[in-house]
Amino acid sequence: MEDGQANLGFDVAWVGKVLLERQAEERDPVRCGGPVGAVVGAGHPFIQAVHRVAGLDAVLPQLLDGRLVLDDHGDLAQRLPVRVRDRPEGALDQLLEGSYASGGAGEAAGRAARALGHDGQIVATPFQRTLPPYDPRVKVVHTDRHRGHDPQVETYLGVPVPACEVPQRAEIIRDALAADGGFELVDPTVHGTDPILAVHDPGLLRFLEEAWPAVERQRIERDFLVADTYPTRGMFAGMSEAFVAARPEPVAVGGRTGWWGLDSSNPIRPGTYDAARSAVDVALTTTDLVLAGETAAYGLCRPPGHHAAAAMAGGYCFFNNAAIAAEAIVAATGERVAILDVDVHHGNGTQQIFWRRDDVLYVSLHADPKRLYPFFLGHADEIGEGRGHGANRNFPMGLRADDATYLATLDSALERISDEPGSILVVSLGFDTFHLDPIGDLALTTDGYHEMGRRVGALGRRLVILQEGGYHLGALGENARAWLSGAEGRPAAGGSREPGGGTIPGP
Ligand code: SP5
Ligand code: ZN
Repeated sequence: MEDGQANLGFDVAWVGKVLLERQAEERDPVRCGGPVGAVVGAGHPFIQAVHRVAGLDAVLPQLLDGRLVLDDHGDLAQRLPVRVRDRPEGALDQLLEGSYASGGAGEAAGRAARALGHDGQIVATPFQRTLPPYDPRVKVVHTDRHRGHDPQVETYLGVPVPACEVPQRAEIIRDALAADGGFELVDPTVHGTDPILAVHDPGLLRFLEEAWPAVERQRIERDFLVADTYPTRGMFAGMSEAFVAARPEPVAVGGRTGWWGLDSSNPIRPGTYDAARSAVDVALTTTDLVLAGETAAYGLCRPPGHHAAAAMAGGYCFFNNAAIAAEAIVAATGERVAILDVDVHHGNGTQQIFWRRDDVLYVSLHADPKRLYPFFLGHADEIGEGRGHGANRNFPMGLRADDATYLATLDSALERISDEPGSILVVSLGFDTFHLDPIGDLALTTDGYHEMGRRVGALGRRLVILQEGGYHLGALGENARAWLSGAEGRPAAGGSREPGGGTIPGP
């Protein structure tokens, strides 16, 4: 936050930090977004952030009047960037305590304002200094580096078929969001391998880096690399876990591909490693934006990530972008993080990575694995083990589940998430739940995606939204636009918004 944005002497970023600390100490739920908002005035980014949340438009006139009505939405304060600034201790405390005590938030704000030397009249207080223009556009992190992963075909039950997970997917989504006008495309920054190694086995990283050079060295005349032999569990039946763990990685690249892979529908191409690294950079840049105070940001990750486990690629995934992002958020904030996975496939990789951890909650809605990939995990009784017991929730869905059925289940998933402390939600966003998707078997519509986004946004957590699957190219762009505009609280159709053209009056 820039200097001068807190015209009554304190920085709302600090208020946000206090709120988070109080919540961590499990004190009373804090409901004081209102007084803070009124004191800082309508031009403040805090108020503008409030405005962006679904359903709060009605609040604005009352804020402008100096009447305070955000008491029920104190959690919005969590969306503030958490950075420590100058603290006029007494005044802020008065403000916070006052709002607890009286429930009369306006009164509390009045006392706080007077303590700060304001005349006590709670009115919208435009800033004296010039603020940077407020840009309401949600940032979309994107790079062309994904194009290096360019499979033409994949094998399906041993037979070559046209590949599903193709570069066009990301291009279609990028073009739709660019055409909308309500999004700002930004490049990822390079993050290196440390955040990858925080969740993945170094052997997986090494294999993916070495795989294509090994194909060339071993003169395997193929357009893509795919395994035919896997270390499946029956092979090791009766042997101790320690003994199995001590089996050495093969040397031949075909053997290594099976060793580090789940399935034979996951072709590796010459540019796959660099593309997978770029998807991680996209996820981490999206995370950085939200940690720096964005209410929500969207990472157009490609290839996707949620099938990749600590020591395994598979299901069009190589590194687990969402797990890497969640781990980075835990490291940066010390908060708990929830992951909501709405891809049609169960995110077995994300589940595996956090299986024994209670600091990352994994909640997934997906087609029942009895019918659909990844087949062997994703059942409702998988709830985590050890410390992670209860921090994993699966909601397998019936065949051809429609918008209404899906959204009802989503509400249960969101309820579980809101029971968990934490201010940031990672969304593994797939559009292969679409009724026309070539490999999914649920039946969602574009309107359903708008409503899904709206409900997820209405949780009031900051959102790190990362792209996973979705293979119906004709609707991919519209579906992404619908979901993201729903999450922003924008109307379903034709809700294009010019930069700076929001209904919030400027400072
Ligand atoms: C991220 C994600 O959505 N991964 C899905 C992986 C699904 N793998 C199994 C695909 C089998 C379907 N094969 C038919 C392909 C025709 N293009
Ligand atoms: Zn999927």
